[in-house]
Amino acid sequence: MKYLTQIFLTIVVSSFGNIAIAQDCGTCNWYGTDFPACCGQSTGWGWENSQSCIGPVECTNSGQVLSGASSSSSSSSGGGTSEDFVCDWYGSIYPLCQDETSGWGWENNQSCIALSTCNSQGGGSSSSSSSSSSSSTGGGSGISGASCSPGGNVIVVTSTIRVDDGSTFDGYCQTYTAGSELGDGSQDEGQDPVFRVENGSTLKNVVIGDNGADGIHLRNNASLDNIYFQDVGEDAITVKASGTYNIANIEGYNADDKFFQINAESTLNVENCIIHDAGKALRQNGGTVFRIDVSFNNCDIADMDEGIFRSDSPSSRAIISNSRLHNAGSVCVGSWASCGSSGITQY
Ligand code: ADA
Ligand code: CA
Ligand code: CA
Repeated sequence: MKYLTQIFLTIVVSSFGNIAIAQDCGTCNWYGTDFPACCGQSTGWGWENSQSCIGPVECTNSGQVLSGASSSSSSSSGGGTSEDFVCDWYGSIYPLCQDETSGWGWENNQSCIALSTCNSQGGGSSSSSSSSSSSSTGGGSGISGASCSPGGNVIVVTSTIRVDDGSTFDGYCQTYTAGSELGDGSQDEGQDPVFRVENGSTLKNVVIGDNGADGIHLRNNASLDNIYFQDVGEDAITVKASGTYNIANIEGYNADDKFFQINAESTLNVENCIIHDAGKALRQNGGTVFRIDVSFNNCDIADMDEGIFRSDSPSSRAIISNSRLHNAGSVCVGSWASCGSSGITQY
C-alpha cells in the first residue's frame, strides 16, 4: 500500500465517515520556513485551506526541500471512495473531478477521474489503461508500456526534482521537461537529471518531455512506475549508487546511445517496458567489474544499434523474458557471468 503514503494526495477523513475534509500534500521548507505544498497546483504560490501554499514543483525548482506527508492517509476507516476527493484507480490515486460527470477530466491543473468512472472499475470498461505494476503474466502479451503519454500540462524543470524521503512523487501524467539549466538533452556528459529518486522513494505517472537532459537518477533503492520518455536525452535512467530498483510500466523513445546506464552494483527489475530507438537498452558503465543483476520481463524492444545488454563485467547477470524484439541487435554484448533470454518473439 505504498501509494497511501504519497506526498501529493494524502487524505484526512472526517468523523462523518468518508467525507474528505483536507488534503495533505506535503511541506516545503522555503528558505527556512515551512509552508504546506499546494494540492491543486504544481507551480507558483496558492491559497488553500485558508493559508498560503506553494506548488511542489515551485518548491523543488527553487532548490528547496519538499518533504512528503508520510502520515499514511490515516483513518479511512469507512473504506469507501465515493465521497472522498480521490479515486484509487487500479492502485494509483487520482483526484475525483468536481465538475466532470464521466470519464477523465482536467481540473486544478491536473487529471481527475469522474466519480462514475471511478466506481465503474473492476468491470473492465476503462478508457485509460491501468498503470499498476501488478499486471504481468508472461508470454509477452501484457506489454503496454506507460499509460501516461505526452499532451498534458508541461512543467519546465530548472533544478532537479529530488524525491528522497521515502515518499511517492506522483506526476499525474504531467510532462516534466528539462530547462536549459539542466542541459540540452544532447550526448554531452555532466547534464543534470530531471528527477533524482532515492532512499526507497517512488516516482510515478510522469512524462519526461522533449528535453530529457540526463533523465532520472537512482540511488540507494528506488522504484519507478508509469514513466514515459518522449525523447531520451544523454540517457534515460542511471543507477548512480548501489541498491535494488524496481521499474514498471515504462516507455521511451529516441535515445542516441544508452537507455539504462548502470554505474553501481545493483539489482534492476524491469517489468512491462517499451524501448524503441537506442544504441543499447542497458549498459553497465564501461570498464567496471562490479556485479549487476538485471531482469527485463514483458518488454518490447526495437531498433537498437548494438543490442540489449552490454557489460564489461564477468560477474554480472542479465535476462530478458516474455518479450517482443524487432531489429534489437544482440541480446548480450561484452562480458557476463550469465546473460540470455526466454520466451522471445521476433517481429
Ligand atoms: C559514459 C561515460 C561515463 C558516465 C556515463 C553516464 O559511459 O563514459 O563516465 O558519464 O556515460 O553515467 O552517463
Ligand atoms: Ca553517458
Ligand atoms: Ca548520463
